[in-house]
Amino acid sequence: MNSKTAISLEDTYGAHNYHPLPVVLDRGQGVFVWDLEGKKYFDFLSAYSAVNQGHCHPKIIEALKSQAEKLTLTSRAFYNSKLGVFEQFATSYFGFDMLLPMNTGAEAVETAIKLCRKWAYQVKKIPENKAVIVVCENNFHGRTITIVSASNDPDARNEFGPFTPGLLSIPYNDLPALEKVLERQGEYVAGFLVEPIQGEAGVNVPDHDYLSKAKTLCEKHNVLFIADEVQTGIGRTGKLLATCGNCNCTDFCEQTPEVKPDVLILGKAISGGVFPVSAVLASKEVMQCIKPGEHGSTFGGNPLGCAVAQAALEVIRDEKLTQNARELGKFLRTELEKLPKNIVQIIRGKGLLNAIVIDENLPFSAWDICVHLKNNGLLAKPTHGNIIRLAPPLVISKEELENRIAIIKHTFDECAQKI
Ligand code: IF1
Repeated sequence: MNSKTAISLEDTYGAHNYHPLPVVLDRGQGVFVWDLEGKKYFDFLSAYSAVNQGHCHPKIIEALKSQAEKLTLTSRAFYNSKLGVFEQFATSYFGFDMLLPMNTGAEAVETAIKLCRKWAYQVKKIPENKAVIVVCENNFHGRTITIVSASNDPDARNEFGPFTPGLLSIPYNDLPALEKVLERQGEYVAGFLVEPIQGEAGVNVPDHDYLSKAKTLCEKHNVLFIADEVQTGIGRTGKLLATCGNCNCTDFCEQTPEVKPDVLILGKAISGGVFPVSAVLASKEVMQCIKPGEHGSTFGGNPLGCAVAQAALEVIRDEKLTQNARELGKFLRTELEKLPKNIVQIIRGKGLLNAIVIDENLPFSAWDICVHLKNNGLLAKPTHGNIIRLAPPLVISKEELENRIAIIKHTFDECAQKI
């Protein structure tokens, strides 16, 4: 099998719902991946922040193997010996009372929306079917019908209607907009669903006090603050959680005031990209609004996923990956600032979730630069035409990062010569 054959098989037999970079990955270890021809690349996407612990981390793979040989799936019709242990571990790790396990990020977002609506009717006493959930423009929360109902991205939404009602969109990083909607119709608002940093929107970092002030507004109007940390969570932004409030994270949380969400949504790196695991965490008061039979999933809470996720979270803690992301993130941004100014408009990000915004009026696109980077042995993916996201696995060392920065600089210099 060679790359050409693999690509043509996907082209012929697979739905065309993606436009991948033309590289076929066959193997991965830590920060590296190899294509079918044996060429080695440095992964600067980390499966959209799912492999924060690096590819095929030995401790996570060991947990996967040993649990796979013992018990994989029971359904929730029965108890299993791993779920409770994992729930106790993860609630203490993140500082919440209770956890609801699911599989994908989108499922966890759906779960949070359902939980929030239940809470709205049972606790806040919003009249039946009147609950509103406030979301932010340019959000990305997943691909289900309800979630795309909350999106304003034409590609995500068009021709997928009719949409789910009860979602109201306001501009991101706009406290007056949030205040206005809460003042006007706060009695009907059940929750405010927000990404601490908007990933898909191009690593859009809000003002340093946006989240804490939004939380205060939510408290004033008895509205649940729901943080979608599917992408920003688990060390990625240099904190265990980008909202990092009372999360038992021993790291010093600089600048940004701590915010403790009422509902926390996690996915991706909670399992180190080894197995689909996602989770919703909340207080007892909120979580107990859902009762037996009202929500669930065949695979959610399976012992294999629980064993993998527990190992993945232990790796983050034991290898101090949060701290590494914070320190190397600062270094990376300082170095990226030195890229040619006639190509790069803005560098932004936090920890190891970063983006380079490319001038849109160049003879080449962010896609072309990414193909060039790929040829030079570094994998990154463009978003929104002119943004390149840079998010290496958090296990990256300073030396490896320095080497990769050299590749990035070299590639950009080559591109600059074409202008
Ligand atoms: C794809 C983006 C990243 C997410 C947040 C929920 C989900 C995601 C904040 C849903 C998923 C993905 C999915 C992936 C591309 C990727 C992405 F570009 F679309 F925005 F990471 F930046 N909340 N993000 O970012 O999680 O159901 O996929 O497990 O191919 O669609 P999921």
